[in-house]
Amino acid sequence: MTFLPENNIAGPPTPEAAKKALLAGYPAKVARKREKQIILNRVGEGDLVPEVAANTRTVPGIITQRGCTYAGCKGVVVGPTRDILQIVHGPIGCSFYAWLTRRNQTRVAEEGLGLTTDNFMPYCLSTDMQDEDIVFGGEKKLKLAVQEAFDLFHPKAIAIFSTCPVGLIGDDVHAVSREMSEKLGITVFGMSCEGYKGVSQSAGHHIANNAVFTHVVGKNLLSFEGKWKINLLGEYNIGGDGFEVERIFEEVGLTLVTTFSGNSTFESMSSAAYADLNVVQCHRSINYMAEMMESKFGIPWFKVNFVGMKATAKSLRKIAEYYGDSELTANVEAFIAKEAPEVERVLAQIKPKLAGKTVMMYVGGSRAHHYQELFNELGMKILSAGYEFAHRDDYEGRKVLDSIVIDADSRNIETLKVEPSVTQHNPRTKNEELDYQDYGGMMPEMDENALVIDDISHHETEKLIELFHPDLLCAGIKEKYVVQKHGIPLKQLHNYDIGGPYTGFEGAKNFYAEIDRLVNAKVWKAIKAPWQTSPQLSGAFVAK
Ligand code: CFM
Repeated sequence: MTFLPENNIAGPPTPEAAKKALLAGYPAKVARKREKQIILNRVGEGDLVPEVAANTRTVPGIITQRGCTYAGCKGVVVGPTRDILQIVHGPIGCSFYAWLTRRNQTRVAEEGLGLTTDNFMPYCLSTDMQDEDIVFGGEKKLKLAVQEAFDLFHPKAIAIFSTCPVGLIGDDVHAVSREMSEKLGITVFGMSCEGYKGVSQSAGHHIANNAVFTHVVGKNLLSFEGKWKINLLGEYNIGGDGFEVERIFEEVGLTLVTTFSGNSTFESMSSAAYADLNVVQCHRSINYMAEMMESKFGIPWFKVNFVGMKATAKSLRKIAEYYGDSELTANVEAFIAKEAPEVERVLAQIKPKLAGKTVMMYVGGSRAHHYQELFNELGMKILSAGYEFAHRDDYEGRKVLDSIVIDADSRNIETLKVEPSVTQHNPRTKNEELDYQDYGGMMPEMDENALVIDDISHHETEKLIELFHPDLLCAGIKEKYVVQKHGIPLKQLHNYDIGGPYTGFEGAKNFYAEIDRLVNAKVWKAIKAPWQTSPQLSGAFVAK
């Protein structure tokens, strides 16, 4: 346990010294592994940055912030689709864990638009496996569950998610899916996304991408008319983020075919091939889908970022350039001219209160990068940032893809071989002046010597607080209360606490105000450990 002075009187350590201090508590073998995951950022020529060991197993015993493969598959990628009825094959705890905790929002379409009004997201369906199912097999129970769910809800599609015991006992969710699909005459598909399947939730993203691509995309259940048809990939509508992007798309006249997968439906996703462009918000969770759709349908893709005022404007302009239509360009420019001044006005009020403050961010596989935009706008200094489960390309850029070593864990996750579709492949005319698939990653945009930390441990988080005493930490619920007990505000960048949206122009204003509220609240100075105010308790505290 650390016992902090109010300010770090000695001043913050050098990044080299900080790295040494983070590693000091580990056994030699663990320190050697962590050493490759804690990097001092250096940006060389061609945006070359040092290599980060990423997407590797967490050392057992270390308290990681990662989630499991099932979480990445059900909770992250497929979960936000409102009318694919989702059944978890496993013990009830796995279902409960994934039940509405991520704040991914949806809208129920109005009747009369030809869209479904079904919304199964508030439900929690599980086979509730018991000991005897583990011993004698759970396939029978799963079939009954699918039938029961169908009788109750009459969905157009059902997805089945495997949890750890399913893989261990060998239940064949794919055979059950095929059988029930034939029997019920609807789409039923299973996913072998057992929690242990990969080193983190990242494996689950890939499994979900493969399944949705195979069983949903290309069925073309809806037809889409309209100008500038586009898909938004890797936007999960946490705290209404997707709603804000939808609003902007509508204002500038883009026709959104589907989002993968915030506020989406089975039918909208099935019709994704109608779009002429895929834009990718979260590269980590959905780059597979973008690649596969390009191969099969000829739809180009590029990375965008709708977090941050400048990033939003830049992304909109790039989209307009792609379509090369002066009407769209004029719409985009008019929209920016209409909304940006108000964002600037709010920023000008708040920035003086936050400029120069320090922040650290350890989030998932994309937000630790995206949110740097907003902090840069506020003039805050990012001392350190890292992902929990991203791969080297999210840190160093896609240019390193070919040099990533495929280990046994990544080989465990199938990469689909995708050929151009005989009937649906239609290579779109590209504006060749744009960069496609050029994602440059997080590190080239960070300060020299900033500490980049992959799969941060609980121990390291506490050590960093002791060394740097930052003004703000951004992470998730697992860290939140521990960090706040140190007298440092923590903003959850996964579910946004109770806030959001933080995308687009509306979101930027929300975020500036929220960070001001958190960082400048006086309450943090009032937090004292019990033994600081009651010295008699210190007898029970043994400092190492
Ligand atoms: Fe993509 Fe996400 Fe993220 Fe992610 Fe996630 Fe998330 Fe995240 Mo939590 S899909 S990688 S697996 S942006 S749930 S909406 S916030 S860890 S940084």
